[in-house]
Amino acid sequence: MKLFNLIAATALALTSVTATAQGVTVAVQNAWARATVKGQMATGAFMTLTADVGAKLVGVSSPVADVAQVHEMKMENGVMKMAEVKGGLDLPAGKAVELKPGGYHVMLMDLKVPLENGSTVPVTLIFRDAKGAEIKQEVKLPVAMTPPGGAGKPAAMDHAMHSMHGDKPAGK
Ligand SMILES: [Cu+2]
Repeated sequence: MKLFNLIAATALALTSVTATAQGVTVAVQNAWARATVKGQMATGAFMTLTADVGAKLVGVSSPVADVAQVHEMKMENGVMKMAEVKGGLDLPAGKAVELKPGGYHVMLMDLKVPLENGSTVPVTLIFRDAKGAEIKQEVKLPVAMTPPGGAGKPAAMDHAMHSMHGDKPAGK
């Protein structure tokens, strides 16, 4: 039994070394998170992701949010809806994938603290390559009221959309 445990541990260690060696590298650009107002429990984070090899964004987490998900916003029968991207967001090799208001975004929900304009928020992105190896990448997003550079939709519209979230984790 002891020997088995040793073999299992060795196998795990080898797996993680391999994952690092073959790991996907993802460039994160133009990242930012929308500042919140008092009482607001959810907000969006946006960025442009470019993976060097085909990969998926399969998860997100942040110490400031109890729940973090990759979301997609789209029109359905004339109604704007958003939902979690199931199975991960595709990042084709070398192609810039934009997460922006009105499209894909990282949703930070059940915020533990307000996101103050001008501060930064740490977010961990979890990527999986075609072979199934996962890497975690931590980024620090500037918190702002509007996209850096000025383009984008009015904040009020975004807030209205975020208020459509009715989902609450169990036990709350
Ligand atoms: Cu959302």
